[in-house]
Amino acid sequence: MAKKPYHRKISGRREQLGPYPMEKLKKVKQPTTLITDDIPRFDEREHGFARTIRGDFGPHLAHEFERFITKHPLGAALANMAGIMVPLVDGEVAQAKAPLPEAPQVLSRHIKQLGYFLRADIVGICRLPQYAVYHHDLAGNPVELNHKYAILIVVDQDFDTMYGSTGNDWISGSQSFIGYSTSAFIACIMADYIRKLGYPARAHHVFNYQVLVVPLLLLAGIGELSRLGIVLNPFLGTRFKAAVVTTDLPLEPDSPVDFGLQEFCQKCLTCANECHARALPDGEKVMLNGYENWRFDADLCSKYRVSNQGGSSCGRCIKLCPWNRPEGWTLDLVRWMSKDAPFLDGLLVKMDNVWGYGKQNERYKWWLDLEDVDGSLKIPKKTS
Ligand code: B12
Ligand code: SF4
Ligand code: SF4
Repeated sequence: MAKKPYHRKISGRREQLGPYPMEKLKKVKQPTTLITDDIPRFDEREHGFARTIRGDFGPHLAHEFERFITKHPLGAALANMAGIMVPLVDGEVAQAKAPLPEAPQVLSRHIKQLGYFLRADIVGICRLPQYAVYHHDLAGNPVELNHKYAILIVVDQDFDTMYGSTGNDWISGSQSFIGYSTSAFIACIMADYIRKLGYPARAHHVFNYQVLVVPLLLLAGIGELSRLGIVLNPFLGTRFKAAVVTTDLPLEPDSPVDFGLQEFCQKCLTCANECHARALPDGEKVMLNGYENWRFDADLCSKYRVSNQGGSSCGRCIKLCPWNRPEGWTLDLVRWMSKDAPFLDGLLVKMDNVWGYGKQNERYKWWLDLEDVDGSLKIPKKTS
């Protein structure tokens, strides 16, 4: 059986706040990904989903998008809940400021503990750079957001479920949306609480973003940028979604981390080899838009996820990654080798195939394969 995460200890003196010992990671001044001062702000209407809805990939894919989120009943129910939380992202700020401790590190600790109380898996804090703020939102409104800090709320998509899945079957959309809805719930409560303390705060979650989440995860020390172009955490892999609270509450930011991922991803090509859409690069990092990145093909990924006929979405790259492992000795070994014996990274990837966590384990499959076809639920045809 998969092991559960580290237990939290009940000692006020303990450094570790959440289920994972994030405090033990090596902190660095700059992220392990090169970031210049010259990053243009992005228009939310130009990302892969927005372009699919607009019809840039043709009418068939625009139509497929209409049922993409709701074609499995559990995904639909989870997305419904995220939708209900859209009006809760912002609100009135209390007129008087609460008598708070002055030290930003005390407030940061308090906010993180609040996040863990609300069931976050990891909470991190960074300053909010303007390049991470969209310049227009999906509706075409210009975005102005000058909050000083961003609080990152990370929620696991669940290892056991991933273990029972192929990564692109009928639970895939629900795996995304358990992360989206739960992190949205935590972010909305946290933002409301901060406003009640007398400071502005806004939640950003799946159906209502003003920010790009990936650079914030990187700056807040949640993980390093991976070959996928998204952030990988050494305890969760890339198997998570994150919501954000931006605020002016005076906080102490976290530092970026370094656990050797850049070298590891350079040697490991598992995700690139296993992506059915061939969307992931197998080459070197390049500089683009002012930062270094393995450039993946967002159009191919968007098209595949939206139109996948054998499942409700896709997260196969997350599932197959050697960092998507249960807590225990295999993951300890991945972490140790990446940090202390990087020359063995290639061997580790080969061993990982032998351990077989990347394969589907049917014993862990608990969900029903169902597809909404024209308003009624049917058992979908098996595809390979
Ligand atoms: C639209 C979208 C997609 C679309 C299209 C992406 C695109 N590039 O157009 C598609 C369908 C491809 C997609 C797929 C997935 N996504 Co997505 N996606 C988003 C979303 C909603 C918007 C991102 C965006 O605007 N991209 C458009 C432009 C900016 O893309 P880009 O120039 O290629 O930049 C990308 C990266 O380079 C990086 N980035 C952007 N600016 C900067 C600046 C710096 C300095 C750095 C270092 C990085 C960085 O972020 C961008 C991510 O798309 C974000 C949520 C959010 N608001 O950030 C989630 C998000 C990025 N997705 C996420 C995830 C997990 C996935 C999937 C794994 C799906 C799944 N099953 O969970 C796959 C992974 C595919 C992959 N290799 O990235 C997570 C990533 C969390 C993490 N671990 O870092 C996010 C943050 C959602 C969330 N709230 O947690 N996604
Ligand atoms: S989500 Fe699926 S299609 Fe997109 S990059 Fe990952 S494996 Fe490829
Ligand atoms: S599968 Fe390998 S290359 Fe891809 S993100 Fe994971 S460690 Fe990096």
